Amino acid sequence: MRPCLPLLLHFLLFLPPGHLCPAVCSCMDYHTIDCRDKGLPRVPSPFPLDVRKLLIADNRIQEIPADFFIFYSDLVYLDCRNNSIRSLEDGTFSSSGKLVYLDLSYNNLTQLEAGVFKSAEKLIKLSLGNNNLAEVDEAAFESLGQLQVLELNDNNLQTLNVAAFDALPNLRTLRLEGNPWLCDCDFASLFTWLEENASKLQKGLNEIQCTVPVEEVTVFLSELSEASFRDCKFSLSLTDLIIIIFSGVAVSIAAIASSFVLALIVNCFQRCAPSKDDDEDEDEDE
Ligand SMILES: *[C@@H]1O[C@H](CO)[C@@H](O)[C@H](O)[C@H]1NC(C)=O
Ligand SMILES: *[C@@H]1O[C@H](CO)[C@@H](O)[C@H](O)[C@H]1NC(C)=O
Ligand SMILES: CC(=O)N[C@H]1CO[C@H](CO)[C@@H](O)[C@@H]1O
Repeated sequence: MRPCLPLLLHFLLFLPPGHLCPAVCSCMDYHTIDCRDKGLPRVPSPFPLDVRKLLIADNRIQEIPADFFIFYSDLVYLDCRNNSIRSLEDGTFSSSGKLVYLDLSYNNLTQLEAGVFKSAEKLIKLSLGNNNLAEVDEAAFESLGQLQVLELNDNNLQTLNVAAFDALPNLRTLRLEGNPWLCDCDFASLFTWLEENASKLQKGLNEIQCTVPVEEVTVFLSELSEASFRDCKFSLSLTDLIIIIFSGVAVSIAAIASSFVLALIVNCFQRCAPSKDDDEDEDEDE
């Protein structure tokens, strides 16, 4: 039995390339694995732990396991395009520090939570086009300081907090077309940002359309101007109104209370603190 151990060790240490290649995939070399269009219902495994480029597009995969990047933390390129991924588990990308390219387009994502890509600090291209995204948290792109290309086209977005782009100082290309944008007052700050950063859009403001709420007409952003949102500066939200009314009431109560106190003090001076005049008056009265 003894001679077996070195042999086993030798076998484990010098695995032939592709030894851990999942049966349905083709492993061109140690670092590139291609499992595209194989009808896979989940991410196949195991892969060689040092896989760099993983192609799992055109399958029926419903999730990226939450611990996926803990095993495959050397991944640089991950193509999950055209699957059935509905959500991204919190912390999935927590050890994805080498990831540069991530394609999640043509999936079924509906929302992006705060910090969902946190730790993917090297990401340069993030494709989220052709999902069902209706909600993107303003901190969704937190820590993506290197990101140059962001695709959010062909989703279900009516609104987006422009603060979400604050985390992206290196952004060069942004795709927002193909969403049912609503050009109400919430849209005003996004519109201003897009006007100033129109060079980041492939076809400028011509490619994005939005619906004017009351009139129910759809227009191209290029047909709008700052003046289109002029009324928004004067319209107040319900919260604003409540704050104003409440502070008005508070001021009145404070005014009434302070005049009451003042009246009491004055009264006190006149009555409680007997002055000589008062005594004299009283004496005279008696
Ligand atoms: C998605 O993948 C399927 C095969 O799984 C393919 O038939 C279809 O054309 C692909 N769709 C897109 C948009 O790439
Ligand atoms: C994913 O979304 C597509 C359309 O966007 C839909 O046809 C399909 O049924 C959805 N699949 C799942 C698994 O939700
Ligand atoms: C990423 C980027 O360059 N954004 C610019 C868009 O326009 C605003 C002005 O509203 C700049 O502050 C941003 O730097």
